Amino acid sequence: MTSIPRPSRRHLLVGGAVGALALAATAVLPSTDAMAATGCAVTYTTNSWQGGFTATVTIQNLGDPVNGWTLGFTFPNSGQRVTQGWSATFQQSGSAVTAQSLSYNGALATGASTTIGFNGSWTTVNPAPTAFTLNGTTCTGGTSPTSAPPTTTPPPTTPPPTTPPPPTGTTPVAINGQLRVCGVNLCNQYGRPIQLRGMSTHGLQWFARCYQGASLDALADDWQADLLRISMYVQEQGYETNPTGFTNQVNTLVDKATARGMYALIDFHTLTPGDPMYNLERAKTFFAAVSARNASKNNVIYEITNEPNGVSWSTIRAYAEQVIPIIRANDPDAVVIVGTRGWSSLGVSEGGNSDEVANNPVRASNIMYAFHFYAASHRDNYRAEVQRAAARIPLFVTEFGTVTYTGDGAVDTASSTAWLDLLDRLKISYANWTYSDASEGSAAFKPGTCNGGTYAGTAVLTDSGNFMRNRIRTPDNFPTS
Ligand code: IDC
Repeated sequence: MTSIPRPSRRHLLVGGAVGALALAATAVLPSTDAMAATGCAVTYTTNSWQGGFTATVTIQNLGDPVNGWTLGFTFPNSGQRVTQGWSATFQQSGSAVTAQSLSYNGALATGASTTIGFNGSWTTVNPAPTAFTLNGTTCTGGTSPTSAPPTTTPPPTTPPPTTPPPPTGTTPVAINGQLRVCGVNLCNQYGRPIQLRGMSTHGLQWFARCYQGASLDALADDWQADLLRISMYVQEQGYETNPTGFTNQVNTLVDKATARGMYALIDFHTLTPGDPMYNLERAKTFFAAVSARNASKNNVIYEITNEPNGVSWSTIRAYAEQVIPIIRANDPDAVVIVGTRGWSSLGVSEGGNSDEVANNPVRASNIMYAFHFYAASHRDNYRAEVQRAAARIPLFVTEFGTVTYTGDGAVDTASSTAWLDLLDRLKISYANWTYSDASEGSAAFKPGTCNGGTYAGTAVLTDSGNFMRNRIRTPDNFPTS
């Protein structure tokens, strides 16, 4: 799948204009102050690619303070749609769009600004809207002559996004920087869709010895991996037995991935019981801690529940909508991945399909949905569903095996190849289960490897390890402009 990058457009609407806010109809207005002064300036910036775009909209209030606002604009082309917004409630009717403030950003003092955004789609052309209104008044910038000068220095306006400078290093994180979801893709700091390819740890409670320095050097340098998934089981002698110890262990591995220029995917590895709500309080505690600790990093991705099973999508969604705000409060720009029904099969393994997610998406921005497969067990019907879903929702294969769903057995080379070719084509990121020496077919290393010091090269690898190393170490060719 190719995407045609477009130069980003920036439209700054400023000027001088005066408007009037309608006050409550029953109010008896004092004669000296008959009208609230209004005025606003809007910047509308897009990153656009073939068929999709991300818009960043900064609203500055140049009138009297407002408590609650509605931004209005009209798309110039009938093919333009808002698909997913953030920091406001978006509604579209025909080409007319409104964005209503949320509780935390509704109050705007004189001179204050706030930034909202959305992902959109377009068909033929994607011009920026040319006019905006705030609470019904056209935003052409400027302040009303009746408004008193602000008594305090207004907060600085959020600077419009600028194109980041060229990368200063060659690691995946140095090149791609802070990631964000763009339409159905994962985009790098240049706003271009990318695919991350990497490996998952096995359960940290059992295989910590496999994640000392040398093995992670091999992953970064010999395998040329982009991503380390840090799989922290919650049950089975995992997190619940020692929250502080496991939190520290995860943070240490985040640091090791960071030092090697890899992305770190923090996996809250729920499995049995399958209802994520069973671990809701643990999840809140854990994610509050790791998101605070790693907030300033640009390489951390959060996977809030591994494989929900035996539970409805609406329950998973309710769980996500309680955990995501905890992460956002500390680390607002991190990508968050939500597990899906039926062991993260988009519902397929429990007789459903991805419509339940596409029709009832998690109400949060910058999120993706997990899909897992085991190549010897999950074949054409799963691949067809991934292909169908990928056109509508952002997917991340946070775990898959080349073998059966038991984690054991022989590599299914034909099915694994078909899967990875599909993921490459769709630019869907993935992590393979497992970067460990477990005595099972899915492990990359031969048993006993983690007792020694050698991880690079092929002598220590299983069939699965060999297959995965060959797939992962091909050049990434990440776009940088
Ligand atoms: C498996 C491990 C195995 C372990 C078992 C139970 O490979 O050593 O005994 O978990 O903890 C998943 C899960 C993942 C499973 C894996 C293979 O996310 O925890 O690991 N699998 O069964 N989903 C589908 C397969």
